[in-house]
Amino acid sequence: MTVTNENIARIFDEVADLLEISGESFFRVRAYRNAARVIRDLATPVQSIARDKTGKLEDLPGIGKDLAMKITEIIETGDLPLRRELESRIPVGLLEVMKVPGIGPRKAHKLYLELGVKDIETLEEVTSRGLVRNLAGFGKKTEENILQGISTIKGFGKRILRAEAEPYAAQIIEYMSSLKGLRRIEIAGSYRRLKETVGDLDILVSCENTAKALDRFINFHMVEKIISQGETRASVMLNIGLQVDMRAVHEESFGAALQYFTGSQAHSVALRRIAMKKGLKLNEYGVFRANERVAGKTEEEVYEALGLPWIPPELRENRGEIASALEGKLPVLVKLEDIKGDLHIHTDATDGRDDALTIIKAARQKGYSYVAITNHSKRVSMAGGLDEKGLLSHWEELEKVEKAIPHIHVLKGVEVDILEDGTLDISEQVLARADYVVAAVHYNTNMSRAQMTRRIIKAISNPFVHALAHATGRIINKRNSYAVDMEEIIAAAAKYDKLLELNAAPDRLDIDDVSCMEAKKHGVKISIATDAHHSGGLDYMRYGIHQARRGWLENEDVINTLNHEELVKILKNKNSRKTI
Ligand code: DGT
Ligand code: CA
Ligand code: CA
Repeated sequence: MTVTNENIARIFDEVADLLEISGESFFRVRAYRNAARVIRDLATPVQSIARDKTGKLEDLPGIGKDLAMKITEIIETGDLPLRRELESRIPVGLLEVMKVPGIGPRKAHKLYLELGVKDIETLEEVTSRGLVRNLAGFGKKTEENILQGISTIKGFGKRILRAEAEPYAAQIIEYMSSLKGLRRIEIAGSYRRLKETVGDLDILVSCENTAKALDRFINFHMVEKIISQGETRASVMLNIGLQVDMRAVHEESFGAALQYFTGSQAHSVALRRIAMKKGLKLNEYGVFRANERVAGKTEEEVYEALGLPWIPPELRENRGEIASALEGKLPVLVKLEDIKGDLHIHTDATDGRDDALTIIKAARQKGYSYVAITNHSKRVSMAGGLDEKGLLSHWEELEKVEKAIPHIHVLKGVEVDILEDGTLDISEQVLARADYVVAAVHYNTNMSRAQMTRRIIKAISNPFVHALAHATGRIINKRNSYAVDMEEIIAAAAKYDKLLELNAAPDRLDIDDVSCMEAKKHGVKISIATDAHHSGGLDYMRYGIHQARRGWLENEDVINTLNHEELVKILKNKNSRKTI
């Protein structure tokens, strides 16, 4: 287990906060705060001091016998019993309350004792009811500040979909690009790693005149508030509640800074360890041997100096990418251009907005050579799901449409509903006549984990099913996953030779990156599909590709990179166990 100095410092800071809220002596609180600061500023990892006995923890300034023991405890267990004990006595929500400007531990303590404030929600409630202004030491001005602070924190706290941030990111880049003397500009952070959600945007610039670049940035028309502004960086809040950080760096450090601020932190920590082993130092300014910069201008040369090929940002999560890079075995990730068709599409035969002709033409426009039309089945009545008879005549209709559009194959499909007991809501006689059956749970999702897992596995084992969609049922920022054991689902998909769908809609991306990796390990193939309900929905494919790349998927892992002939052969094989 790696325990960083920052990890230890944060625990000590939290302990200090909690002690202070609980009214502990000033000296005890200060001891923890000092220790946090000392450890945070230390160049060597405390963990190596403890492990290699290269020095004694107690020799560090401000660290006595008691704190040294606590540090050892954190290094060994990752946590501190004292912190857990404090957390059980004091509402942790008060730590959040202390993020409101002007509320320190003492005020938090008072709000807790006198008004029962235990988190942001209760703080907002008592403040809006006008109770805070009457507390000694608070007043009307504080009340206003608190309300303002709360609304900012709420904006800060939320992660937004990467897809939602995309147009604003593009606007800022375009806006900055017209600046004279601008040499380079790049978005780093989780955005560059193609994460499904971003906490904020991190932008790097290199410009002849740094002050001018930052000045232009803070004047972007969507800036609602300047959070901080310095000589080389600025942070702003956009009026859509998205924070954007800009850092200006020298050209000779741009690659190193891009690497550092792309992260992930875990990836960068692992890189630094490699650098150290080589007698090098890696930081946001470059790779250094003694005091000489040996790399830094480009990311490629930074990785090269460490003996590594350049690693795609979407793999930089410390999930084995560095080992693979060292062995020269980085995956050749799937690309949007490799996709030959979309295997989950709805039309106005159920809850889609476009008719089959329109959306299939749109798919053809994208250059696809096949689509599967997968409308809902009868149980999903709110979407106008089709019964057996309805499906058969719908498929007849699709055959006509297929003939009307050249150069595209139309698979007659269905998104069949998985009933509570794991059986399907369409008879096997009819399913047997489909080209493509994707099964999904829609109702009664409030089951135990074991029940839901059994339900889904039963459906996966059905010989008429090709693929499982909505494996977890999540909608990002709106609806949690069902309680379901993904490991077992993936193992079952491997056992029964079924596909798992990666839903490309940016608020679903279900299955996620980690499950994609897991599926790949088990040899389970993935269908990246948009679940489009109108022609525009076909454009979601690229978000599915993002997630697939984060999940290490290569062409051979993705079923819809196959051409039509190969695909149909595999789908038929999958149904070879059928008896009808
Ligand atoms: P986000 O914004 O929550 O979606 O995630 P990130 O990864 O964009 O994180 P953010 O914005 O806090 O920081 C951007 C990058 O800067 C992060 O991926 C790695 C780097 N970074 C930030 N803080 C630290 C740190 O304390 N140590 C190291 N090694 N890197 C850091
Ligand atoms: Ca970020
Ligand atoms: Ca940031």
